[in-house]
Amino acid sequence: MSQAFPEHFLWGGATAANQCEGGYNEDGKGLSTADIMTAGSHDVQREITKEVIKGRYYPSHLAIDHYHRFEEDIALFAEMGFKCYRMSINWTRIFPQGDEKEPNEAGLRYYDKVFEACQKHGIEPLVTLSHFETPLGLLKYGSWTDRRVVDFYLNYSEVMFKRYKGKVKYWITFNEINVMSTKSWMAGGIDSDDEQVRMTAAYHQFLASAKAVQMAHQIDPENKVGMMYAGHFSYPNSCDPEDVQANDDFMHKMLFYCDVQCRGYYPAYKLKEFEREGIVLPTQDGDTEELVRGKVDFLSYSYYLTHVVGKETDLVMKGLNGVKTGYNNPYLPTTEWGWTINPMGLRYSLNLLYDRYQIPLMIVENGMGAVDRLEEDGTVHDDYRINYLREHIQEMKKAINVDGVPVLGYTMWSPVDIISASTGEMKKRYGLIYVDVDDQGEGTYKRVRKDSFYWYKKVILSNGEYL
Ligand code: BGP
Repeated sequence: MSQAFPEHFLWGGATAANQCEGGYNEDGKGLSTADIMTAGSHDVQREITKEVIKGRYYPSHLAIDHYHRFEEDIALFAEMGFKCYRMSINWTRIFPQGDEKEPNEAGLRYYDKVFEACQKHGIEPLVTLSHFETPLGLLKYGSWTDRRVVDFYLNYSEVMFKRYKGKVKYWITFNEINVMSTKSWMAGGIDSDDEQVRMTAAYHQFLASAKAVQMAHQIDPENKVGMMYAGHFSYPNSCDPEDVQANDDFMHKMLFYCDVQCRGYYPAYKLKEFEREGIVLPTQDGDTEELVRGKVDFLSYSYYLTHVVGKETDLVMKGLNGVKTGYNNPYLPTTEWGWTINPMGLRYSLNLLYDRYQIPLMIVENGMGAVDRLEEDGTVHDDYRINYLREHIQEMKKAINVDGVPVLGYTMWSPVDIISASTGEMKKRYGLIYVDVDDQGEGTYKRVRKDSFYWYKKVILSNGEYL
């Protein structure tokens, strides 16, 4: 039995516009939900500000200046042998307020150049249409609580599918769509814990995704469109049936987002919950058929950690950066931010999702945030990151070769040091490439290849034989 990865396995890495580009207001770009959050810190969640905080460093102002350095960065990705580069188009570069009829040509031209750079290096772009970058201008409608935002999103999607036809054929509609249930501001500019509000917003995102899938197929039959799930997988705190039920309830709170987009309808357990809670979905004629017709072509997800959930754990996902969620897992080490390191959980998650949906899967985020050290001689010895990635790739290999799970590719998080979404730090470094910039945006912005850069290059070159 071959122990290799499939021949055209999409090895690569992932970024998000708001966490790497900077240029938060350049060339006509409007403000997005990611642009008005506070900087956060090691154990302080980024929060929502009601205005842009001038002069105070926070991610979207500076990030790592990918907006001006994307050619250098993509050339470095190519040096590692990338087959695929997952990135997001910042909606507010294309439609600054979100509701314009005509797109911002300067924003289109920027991404023209990004995809030209990818094409030059033979790298397949995988494009997330909305990665926590909802235009602030849509807040006047109530953001995703208002059905008109579905049409604004579809107008944006149509421009993207047509402009980049032939350059991009792998798309993701929303990043971590289930984050609507944990951090609704990031997921869609919803500043409310009210479940009716959140489920209304989620409904409109499901509808928008389903319509975008169909539109993408009509514009280019080559297009493959996926959903993206924040991989919240958890184990029961004990074999006590109450702990097992509590864990099952948590998993269903998250997996229902995949149920709707992979099966094309709301699961019975969710509709029963809505009945009990008095939640009413804003359904209109034809929506049910749209959800069925707009099922996704693949399920992509992020995998970083696993949780433990039990009857006493009110796992409300207060935030993952160092804030413990649920019980500790005494069998697992953690990162400096308290995230469990559980490679075997990756194999478990691949099997769980494939068993449930029977469609191709893709890991589009997997990585380890750590405080890296730039040595005097310009090297960065991140063997902890190599070990983390190696062990996760080994488990992915088992899922493919032992369990028969079809995995399209693996875009690790992140090829280059990038702003942390939850804490806004640069200190929480994920990259295979070090960027000389600190939490205040000070530094030379020089790129430095870490030990993991050279290691991952060998992994890709050997198609996963070398680990
Ligand atoms: C995921 C996001 C990514 C990235 C990642 C790492 O939820 O999709 O954008 O941020 O988390 O988490 P963090 O950046 O908070 O360390």
